[in-house]
Amino acid sequence: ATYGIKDYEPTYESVYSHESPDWYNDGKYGIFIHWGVYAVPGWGNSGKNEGYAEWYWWSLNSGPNTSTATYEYHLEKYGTDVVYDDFIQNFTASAFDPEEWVDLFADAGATYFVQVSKHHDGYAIFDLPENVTKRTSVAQHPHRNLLQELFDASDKYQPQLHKATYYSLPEWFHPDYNKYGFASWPGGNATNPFTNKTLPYAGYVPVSDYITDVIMPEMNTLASMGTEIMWCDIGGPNKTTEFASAWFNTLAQSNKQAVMNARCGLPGDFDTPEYARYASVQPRKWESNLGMDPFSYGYNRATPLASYMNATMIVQSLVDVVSKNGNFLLDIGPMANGTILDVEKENLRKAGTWIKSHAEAVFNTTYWYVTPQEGDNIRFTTTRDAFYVLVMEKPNSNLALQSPIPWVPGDEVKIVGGSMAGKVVPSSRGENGAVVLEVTGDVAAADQYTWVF
Ligand code: FUL
Repeated sequence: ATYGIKDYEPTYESVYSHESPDWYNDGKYGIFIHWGVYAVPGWGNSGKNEGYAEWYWWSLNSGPNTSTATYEYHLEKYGTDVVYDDFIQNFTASAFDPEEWVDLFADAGATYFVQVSKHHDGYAIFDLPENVTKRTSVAQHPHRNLLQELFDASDKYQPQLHKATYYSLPEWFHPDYNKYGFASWPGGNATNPFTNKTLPYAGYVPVSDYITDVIMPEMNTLASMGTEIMWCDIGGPNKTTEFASAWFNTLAQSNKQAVMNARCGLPGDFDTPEYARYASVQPRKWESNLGMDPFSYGYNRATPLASYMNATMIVQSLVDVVSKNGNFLLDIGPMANGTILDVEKENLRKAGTWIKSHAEAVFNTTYWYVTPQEGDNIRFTTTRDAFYVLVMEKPNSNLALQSPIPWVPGDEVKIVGGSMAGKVVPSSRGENGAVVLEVTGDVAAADQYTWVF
């Protein structure tokens, strides 16, 4: 028996009975990291199709049929003899400083991070048994267990900073995947798109069944490393009830509650809109994920630095999502040597300063049951002790709140965070029953990005 409330069993009913735990509901803000071999070319056709730089290999190989920009780019920059797996030797991680990374996540105010452990290119950044695959950062260049290094560095922030992994169930070109005939993810052999020749798949170890012999041991390894979110991708053919139940039980042994997204081939605990947000309060837990790069999760050298998300966008996205029962998973794309772009670091830290000084209105809150009637710039959150009004535009005059909010005469309204934190703002019942907050000029000057009462 394990510590948990129950032992999960490998059945749909048992796994489906799981719900997202409090730490995840309350944690609100995570950092997503797409870092793998795709960071070596680090290129996507920014702003148009093929924007996702982590899809480089796929875009490259679609070239002969659809004349992709990636195909043309590769031809011009590398020629016809350089193939994707040649990039593995340039995935150096030479400047990778896991301590600096986790310090950044903590400074950003995040409560969890989700590191891509294996993307669709099949290159895993953690150690795996040799009968599973040698397509890893341990067996191949740079011969390091990068995920373990990052997890180890995060220990100093335990238990506040939860550690988690993204994992792509399928691989585009794993030779033993395509036999499932999964229509939306057909698989196939790696080929050189310029010569059409079949290529070796670096580190490939033949297995008799991809699900049993690859997905299962890989997922079990991630569970044994203490990963707290099963952030699966693509779903498809699977034995998810087996690895998910085992995962919940494994984590429970160290008093931890794991959470599972909706891309593991089962409904999971939360939905994952991609580069998108819901417009209204959702009863089911969800998590918006997107890159600070406006079109790519992985590092994309084609993206102008000026188009990355700034601190205002980060704070306002977080506020918006949290007010609708969501979490915000914000992605960075480090370079192949492990460097995180300055534009990402600076804006994460600026936003982090705001997030920390307004933490009570964000973390451990719950959404208010109505979507605000006041328009796009007002959001609500609530706790047992307080009700929060978050204003995403400098308030230059009195605020009249028409939505049903829990204010009665005598209730005190104060500024949360910023340079005037704690100052009382006079409030009264105004015309048409609106709750009016008397905002003077100095209140507007008291903060930035979002004003909280
Ligand atoms: C998608 C992937 O195809 C993208 O590359 C990215 O990883 C995103 C979070 O999930 O399904």
